[in-house]
Amino acid sequence: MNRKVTFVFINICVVLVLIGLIVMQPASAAAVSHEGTATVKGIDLDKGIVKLSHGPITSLKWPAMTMDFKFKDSALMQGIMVGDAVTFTFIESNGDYVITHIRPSK
Ligand SMILES: [Cu+2]
Repeated sequence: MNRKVTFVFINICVVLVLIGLIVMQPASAAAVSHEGTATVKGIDLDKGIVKLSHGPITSLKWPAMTMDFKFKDSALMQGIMVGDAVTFTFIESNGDYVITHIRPSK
């Protein structure tokens, strides 16, 4: 490679690394997950939203409340029905609260 080609190549590499860092930032910020217990108040499989009446979430200093959570894969909600008592785990992702695990409480 001549010098000019090498220079351009290195610049492209630097730009790709910078883009990679920017893209990865939300993922690392969202890595903290929170756990709670709740009663299922509603499930919207089409919109990917579940309404939970949850107990206090100590890791976020949240009091008990009823609110919507998102889920990305409707397979998560298999076997979960309105009225169920559940234990669930969620992350904060771009201002949304997204469920990562949910299962009926024993
Ligand atoms: Cu809440």
